[in-house]
Amino acid sequence: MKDWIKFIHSPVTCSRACVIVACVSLLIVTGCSGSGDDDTNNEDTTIGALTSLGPLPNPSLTEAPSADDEPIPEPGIFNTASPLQLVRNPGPRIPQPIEVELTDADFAAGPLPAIVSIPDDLDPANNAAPRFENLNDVEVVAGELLEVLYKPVDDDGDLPGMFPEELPVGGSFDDNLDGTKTFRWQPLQMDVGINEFTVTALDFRNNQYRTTRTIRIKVTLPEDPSSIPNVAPTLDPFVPHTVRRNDPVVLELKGIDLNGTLATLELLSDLPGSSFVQHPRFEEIYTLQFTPTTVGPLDIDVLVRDTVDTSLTSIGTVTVDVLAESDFNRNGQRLRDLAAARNIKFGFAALPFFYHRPDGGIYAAIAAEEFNLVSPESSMKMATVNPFPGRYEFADVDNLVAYAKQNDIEVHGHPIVWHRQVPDWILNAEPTSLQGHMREYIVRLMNRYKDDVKLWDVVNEPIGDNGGYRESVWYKGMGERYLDIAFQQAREQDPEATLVLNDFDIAINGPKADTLFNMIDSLQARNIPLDAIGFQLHVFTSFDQFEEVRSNFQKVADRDLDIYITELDVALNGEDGFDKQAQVYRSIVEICLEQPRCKAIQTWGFTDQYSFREVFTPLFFGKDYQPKPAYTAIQNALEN
Ligand code: 9MR
Repeated sequence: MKDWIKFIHSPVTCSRACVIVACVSLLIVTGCSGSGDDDTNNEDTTIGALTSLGPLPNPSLTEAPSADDEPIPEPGIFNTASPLQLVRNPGPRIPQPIEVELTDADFAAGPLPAIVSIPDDLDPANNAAPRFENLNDVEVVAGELLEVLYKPVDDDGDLPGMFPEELPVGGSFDDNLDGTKTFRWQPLQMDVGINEFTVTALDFRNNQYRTTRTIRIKVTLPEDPSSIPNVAPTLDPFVPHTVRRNDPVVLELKGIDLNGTLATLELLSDLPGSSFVQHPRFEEIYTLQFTPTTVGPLDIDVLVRDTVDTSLTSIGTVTVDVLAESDFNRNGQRLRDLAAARNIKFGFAALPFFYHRPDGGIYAAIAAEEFNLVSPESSMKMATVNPFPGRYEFADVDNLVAYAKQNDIEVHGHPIVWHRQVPDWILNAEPTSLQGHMREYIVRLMNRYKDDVKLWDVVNEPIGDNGGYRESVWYKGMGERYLDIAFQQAREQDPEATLVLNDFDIAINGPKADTLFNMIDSLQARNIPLDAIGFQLHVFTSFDQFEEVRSNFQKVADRDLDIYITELDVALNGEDGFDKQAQVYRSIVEICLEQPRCKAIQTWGFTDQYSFREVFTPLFFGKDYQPKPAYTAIQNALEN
């Protein structure tokens, strides 16, 4: 049998007659030539589930994972989540990414133009843009104090507001209480070169009408570098954490010396049974390990010492709040059990390296109790897994899979093909090679986890923000057929796996949902294997389009596909509180339960301590790992 007529798994069964008819129509378009051994770049455009994609590029475009990539055991001393045998990536083998630094030529090119953002509903003829008066690039010698006055003006006579983007370390942006602000900064050795500082002015009447200016600051070394003042190093700020009594705690602490030298750290507080050592692999990091046995807030003082002038020191304090084991008891039944009784899964997205976080013990314990499905929040993104051609970093996913197995949690692979977190080598690849790279990556990733991952977000976010195909690197390389190829390759790789297309803003009506249904229809008409749609649902407490969610779920069900709520979180809007948040969670859980094709609900994290929308406290456990009203609301919804 020729390659092109090989039957591969498809959700639609097809008789032999149908294979022949399909081939006849393929013949008309392509001569039904399919893929020969030399057809490694797969220029075929007609792909349906009736033909195999053919062999992968031969020789392969990049090296497959090899023994050199295999993670190696990590000593348990770094582990906060017991019992878990950790691995880490072998290293250092990976070339460091080359940082593109600004050069003198960039500085000489002159000031950057202002960027004016005009909201859609604003008529610039009636409202002038705010702007900055007398703002220029500046030069300063390291060790000297730089002062730049920011005076935003508006020709309408209003007084604009303003805010800076990231301040350089040691810099300040001080309010002069007369409508102006002064940027003050004493650059030191670390800052020599071209630096940028950005401030945005806001229109008084419409704060979405903005003007952003970036100035460049050229910092040079003085003739006598020893004239630069040596400042005391400080402790890198440490976010407070809640931990559980008797869990191992590992804190990684670091000093920052603006003069660019290494700082040494000494533990001042008395912590019985603790160890405080320089990290064996990263000399700037000190590792403090201890197991708290008493309850209450614990302030740990650390002395940071300059290595050039050892009399220069500062003291930094890190705080952990130790709660008793019983403080984490929760009423009612666990979500995974309640969900199982309703024949669905309840899952979450796991933070990368959660087992190395100070609160990894309680994080891992709660996650194991509450969830039976997990996605890696970021560890499986291509830029992480395959950062350079032929190099693979699997350790964090391996650890997550081991943890999941130990706790009877299913793993949801996320994502395989996405437009973000794509490594630079792919972004810079020849467009004609992208198909081969994508196929190789799908096969290698799915193959590694073939025994443990049976649910995959094969393509993530293929729909553009205003509908239509998103112009991702993959789309630019292959056009619309990248979806066909990705799903088909995934099916060939694991005929038993559930293949998901995952996206946001598709549960509500609009151009994205319209595109989704056209996309599904077109994929299905061509027998492209697709099993489920993933609805992300990163919403706000103001969300009320529940009927649209219901009806869009039904439209997916009508197309014989399963539904996964993949990335649920509910950010607080304005004055809304946790009760409003609870109602939104509850309504969404109820919609899933009403819909027989809805197979799982996954929240994007579970504690506000770790959320990509942290400022909006969108999850259902607080930073202190205490359940919020949304937790009880989810329990109630699952129970009733
Ligand atoms: O939550 C993730 C965040 O921590 C990462 O920085 C970001 C980029 O990798 O991805 C976030 O997760 C995204 C998910 O993978 C796909 N849907 C949107 C999520 C939020 O941006």
